[in-house]
Amino acid sequence: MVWSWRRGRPSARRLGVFLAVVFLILFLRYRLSLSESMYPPSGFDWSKQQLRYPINESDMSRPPQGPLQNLQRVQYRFQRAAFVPDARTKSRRDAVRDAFLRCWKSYTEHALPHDELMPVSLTGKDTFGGWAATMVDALDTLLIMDLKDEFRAMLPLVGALDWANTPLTSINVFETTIRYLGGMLSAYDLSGEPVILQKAIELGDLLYVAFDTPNHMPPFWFDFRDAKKGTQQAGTSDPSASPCSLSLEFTRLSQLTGDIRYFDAIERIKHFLERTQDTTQLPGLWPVFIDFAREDPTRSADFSLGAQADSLYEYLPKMSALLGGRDPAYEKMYRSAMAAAEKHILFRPMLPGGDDILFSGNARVRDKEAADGGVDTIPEGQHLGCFVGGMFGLGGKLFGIKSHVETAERLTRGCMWAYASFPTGIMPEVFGMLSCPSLDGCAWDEDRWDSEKKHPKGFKHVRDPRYILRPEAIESVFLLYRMTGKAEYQEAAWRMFTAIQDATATERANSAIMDVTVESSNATTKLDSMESFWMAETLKYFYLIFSPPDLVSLDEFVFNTEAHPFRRPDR
Ligand code: DMJ
Repeated sequence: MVWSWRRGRPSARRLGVFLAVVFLILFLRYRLSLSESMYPPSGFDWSKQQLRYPINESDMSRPPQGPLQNLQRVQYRFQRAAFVPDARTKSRRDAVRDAFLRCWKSYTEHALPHDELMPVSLTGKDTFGGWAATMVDALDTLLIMDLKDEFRAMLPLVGALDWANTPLTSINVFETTIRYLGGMLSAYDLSGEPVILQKAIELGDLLYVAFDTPNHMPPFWFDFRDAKKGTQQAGTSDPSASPCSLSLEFTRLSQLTGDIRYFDAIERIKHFLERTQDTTQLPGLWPVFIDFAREDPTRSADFSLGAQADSLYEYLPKMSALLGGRDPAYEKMYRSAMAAAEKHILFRPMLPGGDDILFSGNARVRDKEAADGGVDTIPEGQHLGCFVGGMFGLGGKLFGIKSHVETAERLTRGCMWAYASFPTGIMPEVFGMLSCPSLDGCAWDEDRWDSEKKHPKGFKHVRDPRYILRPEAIESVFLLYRMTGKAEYQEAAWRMFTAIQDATATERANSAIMDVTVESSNATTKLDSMESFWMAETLKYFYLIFSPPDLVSLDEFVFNTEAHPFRRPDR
């Protein structure tokens, strides 16, 4: 009889699994040590830093173990044909890849090792510590676009990164985490290149020291001198997204290294969120700015899912995905946050055609005792707020909430509509709208619209008319395409891509523009700025929407807020 592995005796099988795991760990350690001997470590080893407020290992939380819990399928069950894109879809994908390559070439020729390319003057500038932010942020895009040679050419530069070498005296904890750490963890997940993990660990050790404050809440700025002296404090009015969306990156780092310190650090922030969610002026939501030093979110009356607060909410369903549903706290927080958001933050614009679309606005608590409830919804949209559609979609899919997927579609169509409303085909950074009293809609009232201002019907103002190459609209369009399989999202993506190319392309790259409300794409003024998220996020989502749906499947990966896919636990 042929002895089969599957039919082997349980004890032999267990021994086999044990040996395979031991072998894998030894092999990974060996590869990591090889890489350490090839590439020098950073000039300062933060893992050796004496902490002022150390935590005993026995008091630390570990990532939850055990069987995966019941999260539902995220991606639509695509027909076979979708996996073999037709000529038109392929040519669209090639056009996106060409746009990426053009920018990549200019960045590597004119700006590397600086953080960003200035796309008009063709020089480099440092905005995030001078560790080649655009390069690190785009490593996984290179892999996804199958640009293997370009990716391999970057490995020595990744190996030479020295986190101790920066002209800055302090760095932004949030941006450093989502762009650099997130970028490297994802590139490691996709490539298995040990040098990338080595550098991610060095950076993770630096960022871990940010939590060395009296209450273990990190400050907004990581000041090197304060950190070394042990005098850091959490902020008294910091953007809520900053400490509250480090969780995916720190969790993934713990999962990849087995070092529980990183997870423990963000688990403390989760406990803060759980403890305070119903204590704020708008229970269910946390204000945009929070006193983290006193752990007091009750003082501010301003709420939003947009700028400064965004990824706090985005990471609730995403953490559930990354933990394989093994921590129910994230789903619980997501459900009550979204219930409050549906009531107070989302709004439906008043439009002549009565389009069934939604936007994410802001809310201000005026007077809780007032007869009308005392909460004002402020119908102001932001490009940054366009991620909300994708978030409702992901939560709706993972947790089986059908109405959230419907809301996700209405929100995403809102951003698509706003793109199409302006002559350049692009949505502005911040704009005000005329809104309906409820999400069910209302009749158009011409008298409420100020025709003098010459804004498209439905708009009240365009407070910030820039487009700075942001990703949030295409992010939701891509996610909804993968969740529903509807071709209309690919069509909208193509219109958005061509509009962005027409209005932002410079001779050698792409640039942020001053005003999307000008009469045509040719009339736009370039701002000589190309943030790293253009190649890390915007172009990646455009590429993926025209790619076969198994390329970075949403059932295998979860994206961090900078569009870096992290591998989800596998059954
Ligand atoms: C990115 O750095 C991230 O998506 C962040 O969460 C929000 N802002 C930018 C892109 O607009």
